[in-house]
Amino acid sequence: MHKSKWLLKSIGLAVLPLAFATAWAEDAPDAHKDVTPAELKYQAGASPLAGVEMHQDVNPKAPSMTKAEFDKARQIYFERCAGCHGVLRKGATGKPLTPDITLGKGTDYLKVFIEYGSPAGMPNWGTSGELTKDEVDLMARYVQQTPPQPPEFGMPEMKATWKVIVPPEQRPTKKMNNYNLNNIFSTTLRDTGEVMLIDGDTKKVINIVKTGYAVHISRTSASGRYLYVIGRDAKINLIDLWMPKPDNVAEIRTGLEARSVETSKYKGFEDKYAIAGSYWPPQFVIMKGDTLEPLKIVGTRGMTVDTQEYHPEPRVASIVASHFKPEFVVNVKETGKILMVDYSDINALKTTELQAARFLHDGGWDASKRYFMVAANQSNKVAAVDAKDGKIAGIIEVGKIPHPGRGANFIDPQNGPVWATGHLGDETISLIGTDPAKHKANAWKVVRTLKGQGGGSLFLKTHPKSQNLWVDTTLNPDPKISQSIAVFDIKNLEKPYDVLPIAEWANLGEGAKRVLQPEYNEKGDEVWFSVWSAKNQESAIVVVDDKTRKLKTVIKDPKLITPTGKFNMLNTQHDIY
Ligand code: DHE
Repeated sequence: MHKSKWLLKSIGLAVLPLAFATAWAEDAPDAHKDVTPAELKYQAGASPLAGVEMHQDVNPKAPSMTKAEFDKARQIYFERCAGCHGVLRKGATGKPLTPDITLGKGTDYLKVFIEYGSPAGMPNWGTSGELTKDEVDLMARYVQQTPPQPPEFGMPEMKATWKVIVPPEQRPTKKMNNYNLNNIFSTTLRDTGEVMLIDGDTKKVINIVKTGYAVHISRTSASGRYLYVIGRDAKINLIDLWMPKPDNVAEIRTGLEARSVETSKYKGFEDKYAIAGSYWPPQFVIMKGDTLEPLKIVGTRGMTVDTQEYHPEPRVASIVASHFKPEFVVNVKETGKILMVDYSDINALKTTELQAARFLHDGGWDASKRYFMVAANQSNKVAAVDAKDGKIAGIIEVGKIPHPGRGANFIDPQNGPVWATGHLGDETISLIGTDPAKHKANAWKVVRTLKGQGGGSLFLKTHPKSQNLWVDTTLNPDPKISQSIAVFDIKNLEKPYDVLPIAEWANLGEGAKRVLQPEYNEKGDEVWFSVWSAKNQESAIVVVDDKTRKLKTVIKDPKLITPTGKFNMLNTQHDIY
């Protein structure tokens, strides 16, 4: 008899609920991989796929479900579970939940697991009150059904959503406003699906532009004229910064769920192409840079780097444009492959496939912009890609769940040029040597480990003109830590860090007031921090003087709702961080 069924019979359901959860956690292939509360908070966002109609496949072995029950459970799954367990329930941060596993467990066992959670990180959806008893029962039956597959999204679907609002020939031929474009900050208003364009010189709002759902990142074109914004629903907005009031000139949806957008930066190809990667379907698309006309779609389904098994949904994570060649560096999360996509001839696309490590996520260039440093987060590794020679320069073991954003480049007084990442899973900051020419012995090694305030770090930042390294701890469970920032002195890394009470400086009322994503202004003498509260609470942006580390100003506005990422046009255009 299966271990779990035996347990159920012998001790009875209500006696030791945690024992069942633990039993399953131990049965699972990667049983000892604990998920931190910070990571759970990070992954558990709602997926736009919750609203997408999907086919219900009837498996006679699974408990029966009406169409209405199935649809309700599917919606709950995509709102709460898919971030960790994957669209097709193949598992990622969470365990796989495919019928070959779940049918063997049975409804009663699964109900306990969902009700009480597990020590390995599964939340206690029932006892926390997030799901009712009926919903727990519904979900226990749902995860035994054949996972429904969301629809594909190819050229006809993309073309149907593509709109050129102002055609290129009707756009300005020169800049028609007096804004200092280099110092505009495109600020994500996460929960309103908008970006707020803030004038970094005057701190005044230029425009609020409607974008996709739970908008994620903004990227500047090579010339600095265009801004590309992508929402979690894979909607891309193209904003022309030359207009009297910068606004949308084109939009498209490139899939059903996405996170990354980038634009061609190599000499001769400036502003020519845009590229977006999607989570669903697993693919990327190359578009015309000034209209977003979709030109070429490439699927990313395939084999994983290590065990070389087929993965049906390898999501596209970060994408960057090479400065050395007409290439995009496309990071495929679940397969762990880095695709160097040569866009010099779209009709004869050449791709070099590099083997990195699974769960590629975010990253940035080193100071020379030759090496792209990308976190393979669940693998606790950073891969260094040599964009000049088209190969992996090194794969470096770092702390637990690296999360650099774009990372931070500076000179370590003892070890030479380094690129740094913080971690979601521990308090360390890993400094990796990035100069194989002059500091060969240090290259692609962790040359120093700093200790920060705690785990739950998402972003860290410095600037070539600064001596400060700013490290956030946004998802740390202790509000004192999540609401403040640590700042290290780059010239003296042994010196203890200072803690600045950023949220306190914002002087807001009730709210989570999580502090995140340091971002420099054009001159590199101010650092901006988001103070992120819920949609119905006040948030703010706090601007700190980089030299004195003192509060400079607080930006507040009733429309500044859930600010998260902020992207300075110049620094994003030239990859300065
Ligand atoms: Fe992000 C970058 C994916 C949750 C704020 N985020 C990225 C990138 C990826 C990604 C792949 C790199 C894009 C690139 O460079 O091309 N993020 C994901 C997720 O899958 C995840 C874990 C869960 C989800 O449901 O989306 C997730 N991200 C978050 C948040 O909860 C954050 C903190 C708040 C928010 O706005 O939703 C968040 N992610 C950001 C920001 C960046 C980012 C601000 C860009 C940082 C930069 O400086 O470039």
